[in-house]
Formats: sequence, structure tokens, C-alpha cells
Amino acid sequence: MNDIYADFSARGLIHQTTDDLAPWLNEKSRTMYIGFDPTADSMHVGHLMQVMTLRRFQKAGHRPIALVGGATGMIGDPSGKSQERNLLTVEQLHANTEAIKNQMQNFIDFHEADGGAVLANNLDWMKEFSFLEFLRDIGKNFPVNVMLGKDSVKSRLEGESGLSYTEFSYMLLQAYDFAHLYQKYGCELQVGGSDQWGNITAGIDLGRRMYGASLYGMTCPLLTKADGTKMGKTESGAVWLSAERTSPYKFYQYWINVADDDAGQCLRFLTELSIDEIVALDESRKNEPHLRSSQKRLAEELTLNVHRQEGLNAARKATEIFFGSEIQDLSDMQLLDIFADVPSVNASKDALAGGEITIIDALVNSGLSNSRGDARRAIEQGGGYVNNRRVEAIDYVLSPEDLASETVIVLRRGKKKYALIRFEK
Ligand code: 383
Repeated sequence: MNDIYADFSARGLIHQTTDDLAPWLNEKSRTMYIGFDPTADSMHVGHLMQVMTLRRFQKAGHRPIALVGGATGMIGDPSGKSQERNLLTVEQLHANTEAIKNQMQNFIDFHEADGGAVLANNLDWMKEFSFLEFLRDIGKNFPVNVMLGKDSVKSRLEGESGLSYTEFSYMLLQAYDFAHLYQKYGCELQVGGSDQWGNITAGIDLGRRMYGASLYGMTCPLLTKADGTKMGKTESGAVWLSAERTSPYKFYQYWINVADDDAGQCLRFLTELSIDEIVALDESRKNEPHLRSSQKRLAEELTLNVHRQEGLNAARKATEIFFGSEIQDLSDMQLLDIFADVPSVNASKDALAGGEITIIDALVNSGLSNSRGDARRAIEQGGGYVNNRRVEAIDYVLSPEDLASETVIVLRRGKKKYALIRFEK
């Protein structure tokens, strides 16, 4: 067994444990689980950290169980949430569960036959329960005063919003999962973010009461920035793992732009780079920060892991384009993704086909030049570009051949002032 606990510890991945888990993990192959509720049709960066934790266990010779919460997703975990959540529809949950199960397979190998990793859905066992049975068999094991002592409940009762009986009951479901997975797979350890401690310990108590089992818990720190705010959030929302929600290019850009203060933690929590390599990158950040070696390594590593070689190639190509390499054969979707924050003007396709749009018109109309004289000077000085190709002739006329994608021409003035012309029919 390789010493997984030492690796976790070196990475700073251990927040709290119920016992000294090092000898227990080193002794033999163990089974552990982490749960993920299908609240969206994709996982995000916070989940990635936990998926990587499962993968680390698997690579160290243990057996991970990834649980997708088809049942718990119907209720909504109050842990770490300051307000009661809206319920998702059953159809939505079903679609989300399938999507997340698919994503999970990119990170964990569920193919091994007996004794390999398990992909489970708690709806499979919860749907068999009747309400009365659940109250009699499971609910009886939960003293309400203990439930009231959990952070997830306490903080809601202290706050304005309170919580419903439904969310109050959430911990019983998660607790029962642990007991069930112990019974079915010999699962003895539950892992999660630090927000999950109360639910994990509820499961440990239930396992003891129901089966006399000794179960263990471990939590990891939440992925936050040095300033305490959530990692993996942008102005436009979360950084998702699905290419439909966050393009490989945007994903790559997120990591390229991570602050120096946060890069070390991201490398430790999210990548499989060795500690030695990470320490060398820490040094580089200190001594030659302008190289941004950590961010580059992080972006390459994570994009490759999440979006495969193809996604990484696309992200690299898009980045080169953004920094000035010639643009050709892109789709509107790719172009608009790369230049999402660039201003655009509309023009008619007929005018383009009729040779009615000169480069001077284009620079002025797009706002890149404030007068025709200014546009002329820009071109004379070699600072006018169509699709990142320099325009040499002052009387250049745009034509449909200049379209970089179905409907877009990219104009540039100087080093990095961009504008788009969009040609609608
Ligand atoms: C459900 C049933 C179980 C065990 C766990 C669950 C899900 C759990 C939960 N987890 C979060 C989620 O689903 O809500 N009650 O979004 C997040 N996790 C992991 C990690 C994290 C937690 O999926 O801290 C971040 O990713 O534990 O917030 O039997």
C-alpha cells in the first residue's frame, strides 16, 4: 500500500478525521465513499476536488464508491447553505443524475470487475422504503437534541430563514447511506468537504446503533481563495466541468488567471503532480513570478484531465488567437467564446458581398478608430488587422472571404484592441 495518508497530509487535504487513519489505511485495501447530489447537470470545481480525492484512493489501491444522490437530491442538504432551497423536479433530477454519473467515469475507473470502484445511486435503496418503515427503523435512532446540535441545523435556527422539516431530515438519509454501504460493500470510511462533518458523524452513529459497526470519517478543507471567498466562481457563475457550461477555453483561462496566492493550493488539491514538483513551482512563483509557471502547469494539467487532449488543444488554439495568431476556420460558437468580452457591431451580408465595406469604414464603425484619419494612420503604421492578419493596403475592401466563421469578422487595432463585425442576413 502506498502511504496515501502522508500524501493527503502533505497536500493539506485533511481538515478533520474521527481517528488516526494513517495506520488503518496503510494496513490493507479499504472501501470509502463520497456523495454528490445531482443539483445540476454537471459537477463544478468544488466537486472536482472530491472526485480527485476518490481517484487518489483508487490509485493507492483502495476501493472508492462514488455515490450520486438521486434520493438526497430530492431533499436538498442544508449543510453550508444559509437558506432553504427550491426543490428540483423529478425529471430534472433524473437527467442530472445521469449526466453526473457519466462525468464521474472520466475520473474514476469503474471497469474492474469484483472489488473495483462502485458508482452508486441512493435512490436505488431509498425508493424501497415506505415513510412509516423509515421512521420506525431509521428515525428511532436519531435523538432530536443531537440533530439540533449539528452546525447545519444550528446555523439555520440562529439565522432568519429557519429550515423545513424536509431539510431537517436530510441527515437521516445520508446517515442511512453510510450504514447501507457498510452492509453492502464493507464501506467503512466516508469522506467529504468540511461542510459534511455533521452528516458524516450522523452516519457513523447510525452504523454503530444499527450494526455495531466502527465507521470512520474524514473531511477536507473547502476550496477557497486566500481572501476566504469560494474558488471556482466567476462573475458569470461557477466554473463547471462540462464543456457545454464552461468551454475548455474558458476553463483553461480560469486557471491561467489564478492569483499567485491561490496557485499552490490548487496544485495540491486538484492535480496529481508530485509534491516535489509542486514545491519547485512554489519556488518559481516566489523567485520568478512573471513566468507564471504554476498557472500554466495548473491550466494544462486540469484542462487535460477534465477535457482530454482535444479540449486542451482547442483551449491552446483559442488562447493563441486571443494573443494575436491568425484566425481561420472557426465556428461562430468558438469565435464568440474567445471574444466574448469584445464589443461588436452588426452589418449586412449584402453590403459585405457588394464590396461596400472598406477597412476604414470598418475601423470607424466598430469604434476602434474615432475618425477616418485616425483609421488611415492606423493602417499606414501597420496597426490594422482583419482576423489577426495585418492589412497592408489603405483601400482594402472587406469581402465574404474575410469571414473568420459563419457570420463574424474580427478586427484589431494595434496590439490588443479587438472588435467584431457580425453579419446577419
Ligand atoms: C449525499 C448522500 C450521501 C453522502 C453525501 C451526499 C451529498 C452531500 C452534499 N455534498 C455536496 C454536493 O453534493 O451535499 N450531502 O454538492 C458537496 N460534495 C463534495 C464535498 C463538498 C460538498 O459533493 O464539500 C464539495 O463537493 O463533500 O459540499 O450519502
